[in-house]
Amino acid sequence: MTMSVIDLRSDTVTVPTPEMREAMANAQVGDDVFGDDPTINLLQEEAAAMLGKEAALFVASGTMGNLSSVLAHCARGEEMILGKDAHIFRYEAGSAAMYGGVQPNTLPVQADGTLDLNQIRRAIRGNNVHFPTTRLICLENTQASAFGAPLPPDYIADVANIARDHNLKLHIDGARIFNAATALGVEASELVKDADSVSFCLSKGLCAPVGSVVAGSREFIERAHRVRKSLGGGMRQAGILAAAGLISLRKMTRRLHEDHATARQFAEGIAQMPYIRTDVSRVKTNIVYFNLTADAPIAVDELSARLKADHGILMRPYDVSERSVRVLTHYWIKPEHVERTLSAMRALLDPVRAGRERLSAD
Ligand code: TLP
Repeated sequence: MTMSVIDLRSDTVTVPTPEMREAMANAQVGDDVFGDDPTINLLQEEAAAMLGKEAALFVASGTMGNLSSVLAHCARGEEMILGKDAHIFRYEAGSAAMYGGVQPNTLPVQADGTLDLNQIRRAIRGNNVHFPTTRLICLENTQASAFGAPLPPDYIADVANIARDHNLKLHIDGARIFNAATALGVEASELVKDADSVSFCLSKGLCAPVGSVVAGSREFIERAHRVRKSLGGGMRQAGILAAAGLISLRKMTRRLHEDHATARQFAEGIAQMPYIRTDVSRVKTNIVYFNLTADAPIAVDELSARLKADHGILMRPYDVSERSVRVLTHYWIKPEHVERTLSAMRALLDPVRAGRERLSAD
């Protein structure tokens, strides 16, 4: 990414760093379907160790990681309990239903990103011939729809206890699990120790061009591996990708506090502007949502179109509500990019103050 464009649409837009490109060019590779790619094997070992799991599997995307996990846990006609705003439910093309015949049973996601424990208990089906069999609970950490809220270890332990009591499995869509760990000041392994499986993304804030990792017990990973193959996810010399992923794991997981600081900087800046509604206190990781008030001089679509056309700033109107915009910070967004974004927004929403500031700068 050349930073003449300030791309705040997602942390998925991160391009690999020069160090990653060099590692990719020099990667040792082999046929991973034969288990022969040393770089993939190393990535899987390091990822499993970081997450405190027995084994891990490199997959093409977060969606494939979640789908492989759900299909490894559930049989056709079985049910998974998950948030109504969970990525698995909203944004994965109905894949669990499409490929696994798995029925979602959705619960509201609370402002702090959690599902209510009593609602989870009530959603678990009893033993009755009319009912589907509940098999799985899925959590999302961070919960993207709730300002990227990090779910703390105590809460995860509570959900895991419910799962254990009812003989259910627990999967964590940890696309941004290292953001959660950073925000909470704990190791990622602490956040997944009670889960049967976890999927996390290398290609979001961790900057790798492609790939996610699923981790769990050796036995679970063997099943997920077979599912991955059935989905066409057996990739051959993909060590070229895993080479970037190793840098993600070793280095990029350690700098995410910087992205959380730029997200907060952005939220604090827009909170001062007229016509904007946001909640700075909810910004704990790298995701910010804001709304424009009904009397704003400009609509959300127009705001994002003007920012793009006049300033090369990209952000995404979001489907949570009509007047809502989602902004994510990441490796390529530095404090000065946030400053530029704030002054561009001020010029559109608060031209009088923006003019005053320009004059005093001259
Ligand atoms: N999220 C993308 C979009 O699909 C919305 C984004 O820009 O945030 N779990 C979570 C919590 C995610 O946010 C995403 C991607 C995924 C899974 C899926 O990852 P990919 O895109 O690699 O399939």
